[in-house]
Parts: sequence; structure tokens; C-alpha cells
Amino acid sequence: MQAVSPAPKSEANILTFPRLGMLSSERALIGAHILVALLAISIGLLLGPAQAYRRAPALQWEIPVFSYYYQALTLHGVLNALVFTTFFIVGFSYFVVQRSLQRALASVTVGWIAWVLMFIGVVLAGFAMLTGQANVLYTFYAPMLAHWTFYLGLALVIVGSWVAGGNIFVTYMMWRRANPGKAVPLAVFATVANFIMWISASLGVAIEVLTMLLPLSLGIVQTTDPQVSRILFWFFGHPLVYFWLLPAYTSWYTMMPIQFKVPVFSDTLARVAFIMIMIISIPIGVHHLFVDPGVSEVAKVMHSLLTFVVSVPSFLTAFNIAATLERAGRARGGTGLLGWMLKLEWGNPVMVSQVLGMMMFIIGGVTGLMNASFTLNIALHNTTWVPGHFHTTLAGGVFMTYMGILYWMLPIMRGRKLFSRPLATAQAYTWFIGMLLFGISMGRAGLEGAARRTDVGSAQVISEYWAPWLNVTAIAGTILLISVVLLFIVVIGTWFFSKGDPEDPAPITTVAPSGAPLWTERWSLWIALIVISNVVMWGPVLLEGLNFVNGFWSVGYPMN
Ligand code: HAS
Repeated sequence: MQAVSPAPKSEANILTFPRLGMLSSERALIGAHILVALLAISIGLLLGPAQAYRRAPALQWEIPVFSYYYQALTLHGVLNALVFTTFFIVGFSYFVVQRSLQRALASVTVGWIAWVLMFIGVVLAGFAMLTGQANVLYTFYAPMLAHWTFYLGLALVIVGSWVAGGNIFVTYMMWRRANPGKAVPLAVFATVANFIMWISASLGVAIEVLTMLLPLSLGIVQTTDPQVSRILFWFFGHPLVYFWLLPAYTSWYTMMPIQFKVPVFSDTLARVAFIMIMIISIPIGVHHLFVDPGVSEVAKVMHSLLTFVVSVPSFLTAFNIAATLERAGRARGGTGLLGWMLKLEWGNPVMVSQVLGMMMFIIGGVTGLMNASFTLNIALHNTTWVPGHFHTTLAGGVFMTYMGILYWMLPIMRGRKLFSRPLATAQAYTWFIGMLLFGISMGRAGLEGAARRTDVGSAQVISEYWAPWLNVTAIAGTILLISVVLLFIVVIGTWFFSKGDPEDPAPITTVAPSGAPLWTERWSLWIALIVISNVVMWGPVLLEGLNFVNGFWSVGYPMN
């Protein structure tokens, strides 16, 4: 744990948590992000088991509040995968940058402007979804159409996140100017890389929303081109998953080692992994379009190959983190080939949540590599295999790590003890068991051809091969429901009721290790590589989609 430097003199009088070394205005800003994130999952998570019950042939239970399967599925996806993640990541990133650089954010006011934009966006999109006017799922590309408030709302969330990213860049640049010749701490390095990637990638969906979906939903244009809409969406859609993943990697690389009191195995290798993900995550999104007729085979093969390359930084991470955990286990007296694993604090919710999340992420990663295979994808695409994959990556590795972070961050933000360590630990284990069962059963049903994004619960005929596995997903959903209840007992208890001082300090380092390479901070070079690689990899795909010969974006399906 680093010593906290005193606040600037002019601001010292408004410090509420001197131990935290943060202005009360900054603390409120970060807290507001975490609050919205938690409110989003308080609805979004509950709709998960509801989906599982609906799909299970033994139950076929319909959610009384929502009239239609797709309405609940859209709310589940948007609230969990878009709203929760974006608010949590922005709040966590502010925390990381402020604490790690030991300086105030460039502008708290700008931070609030970003929050307000994002919040108005959530209200608008929420209105459309709750009133059943946006049953278009979290991937929302054409030709399905939602009320204009849905698109405007999501556009505002994205614009707000850009403003937040700008705030983070300026804070970093101010630190850079004051610290020439010093490498920035790894956590901030990762955060800057994440926002460069995020802003580059989300340009695709912003163009899609502003030039296609909003005009269509407002009746300004009457037709659209679903192929171009899908191309622009998936330009954004794959790097989106790394936007979720990098904060989890940030915690694994920079916070868990401090919590385990060992140095990370290799800081430099971690920087290389972040750079690789930042650059390679965008020009591979055609792996979501393998079955689309409007994309050439050449592009599909090129994107498939590069998708395998983007897994390299995750393999680097696996080796780097496993070596760090081994250090921790051996430092605690663990011996033998695997004996060190037993020493990894299996009763500490902060650790358990993250280490179990890593273990589930191995399954998620391997299934991702199977998806990336051009030939296997034909069999797996649009089956429940794909939700099996992303529930072990996003709802597994990423979400569990976020909960691990929440279990130290919420207590120090609230200035209270974690409500109940045993309940928090039980939450992590039940989530792991439930999500593992869910991932396996969805994956297995998918191998039998069970369709995703289909209201199979209401279908008259369900294949006898899918049925047992879909019933197992309902059991998994029940275990996850128990875990969600535990999560909210811990969160509400910590927010309002618990007593005593926080037990875990903020695991933030304020210095890079000596020898941390400065060349990794050549951001203009990395941005140039992002631009070049995308012109090469997406340019031809977009030109083909735009179909200059036959028309320009207006050729396509009449919408009414
Ligand atoms: Fe994916 C579809 C390929 C990673 C999320 N993915 C999706 C969708 C989502 C998603 C949401 O190629 C569905 C989108 C939709 O609705 O249609 N994905 C990949 C590949 C990777 C990958 C190659 N995905 C992710 C991550 C996600 C995510 C991360 C969320 C966070 N994905 C695909 C493809 C599709 C797809 C196709 C389209 C499918 C279709 O047809 O529709 C790779 O990045 C994965 C690399 C990861 C690894 C694992 C490394 C393991 C680590 C843990 C180490 C553990 C340790 C613990 C150290 C190779 C780092 C040790 C513990 C001890 C105790 C010792």
C-alpha cells in the first residue's frame, strides 16, 4: 500500500476521506457511477434467471411484468452488458487514474457533464425498452427497429463515455508533463489504452446510429441497409468486449499482486498485452459476420486469422498472472507442483471472486477460439453455444472480477466495513457454480442446434436433444438467483448498514517499477497503427457493403 500524498492546500478543506486521498467531489462522482451501475444490474441480473425459466421446456414460465420474451431479453442485455459495464468502467477508471497518479482529475465538472449525458441516455433508452418499443436486443442493428429514444439514449451514453475518456486523457497528459522521463503506473497505462480503443471502436456504432438508425426511427428515411448496419455495429461490437475485459485485466495485473503482496511477474509483458489488445481488437469483427452473404470470403479469412492473434495477449496474461499467483502461493508456504494453489486465500471474497473468474475465463477463452474458426463457426453461430461463450467470459471472468473489485472499493468509498465477508464469499462461489453450469448447459444445447435469440419456450416442438440441457439452465438460473440475492444483501448492507472501518485498503500503486519501458507510451504510433489496420481490414468490407455500383445505403429492405 502506497502512502497517500496530501491534497493540494486549496482543496484540503473539502477532503472528507483524507485516508482515501480524494476530494469529496471526486468521491461523489465515482460513487454516482457505481450507483447507476448497481441499479442497472438490480433489474438486469434478475431478468437472467427469468430467461432461463422461459427457455426451459419443463417450465416455460413467462415473466408477468413483460409481455414478450424479446423485451425482457433486450432489457437483460442492455442493462447488464451496456449500462452496468459502461458506468462501472468509467467510475472505476476515474478511481484508478486519480489514486494512481495521486492528483485530482482534470475536471470534476466535466466528469459530471459526462455522467449527466450518460444518465439521460439511460433514461431515454430505458423508457423505450420498458414501454416495449425497443425489443431489438443489445446488438440493435437493422432491420429490427426501435423507438428513436432508444437510439438517442444509447448515443448519449457513448458520447458521455467519450467525454469521460477525454477527462482521463487530459489528467494523464497533465501528469505526463509534470513527470518527464518516468513511466506511468501500469493501471493508468491500461486505462488510457482502454479508452483509446473504446473511442476508436465506438465511432462505428455512433455513425450507424446517427446516419442510419435514428433517421429511420424518426421516419426521415424509409429504407435501410441491414448489411451496412451490421458492418458498422460489429466494427464496434467486438472491441466492446475488450472494453469490458481490460479493467478486469487491470485488476489482475496491478491490484491482485498488491493484495497478495507480491510483484507482478512482468510489468513490461503486461504493457505489451494491453498495446496488442488496443490495436488488434478492432480489425477482427468480421468474425461476427461469417455467415453474412454480403461479406467476401477473403475478408472473413483475414479477420478469422487476426482473431487468433488477438488471443495472444490473453495467453500472455494467462502466463503472467499464473506466474504471479504462483509467487503468491509459494510466498505463503505452498509447495509442490500445484500445492501453492491451496494457499490463495480461498476464504477472501476479493480474491475468490477474481481467481474463480480467471478460471472460468479459461473456458470462455477456449470457446472464443472455437467461434473464431471459420469452419466451426458455421455450426455454432446463432445457437445457444454463443451465449454459453459470453456468459463464461463476460458474466464469468469479467463480472466476477468487477465484484471482486467492488468488495474492496465499496467499503472504502463508503468508509465502512464490507457488510459480511462470509456472504460475499458465498456469493462468489454460488456465482461460479451457477455460471459454470449455465455455460456448460447452454453450450451443450447449442451443439445440438438449440437456437439462440428465439423464444423456444413458446415453440410447440423442442428437440428432445435440447430439452434436458435447457432444463439444466433453469437449475443454473436458480443458483445464480441465490447469488444475486447474496450480492444485493452485501451491497445494500455495505452501503447503508455496516459498521467499522474498511478492512481492505485500496490496492493502488503510484509508481511504475524501475525499468518500466517508456517506449510503450508512444500513443500517436499506436493510434496510427489502429487507423492503418482498420483501413486495411475494414475498408474493403465497408466498400463492399456500401455497394457503390447499385446504390448508397438506401438500397435495402423497406421498413414498412
Ligand atoms: Fe467472444 C461472440 C471470439 C473473448 C464476449 N463474444 C461473443 C459475444 C460476446 C462475446 C458477448 O470468433 C456474442 C455477441 C453476440 O451477441 O452476437 N471471443 C472470441 C475470442 C476471444 C473472445 C477469440 N468474447 C471474449 C471476451 C468477451 C467476449 C473476453 C467478453 C468479455 N466471440 C468470438 C467470436 C464470436 C464471439 C468468433 C462470434 C460468435 C458467433 O458466431 O456469433 C478471445 O479474446 C479469448 C482469448 C482468451 C483466452 C483465455 C486466456 C485465459 C486467461 C485466464 C488465465 C487464468 C489464470 C487463473 C491465470 C485465450 C487470461 C489461474 C488460476 C489458478 C488458481 C492457477
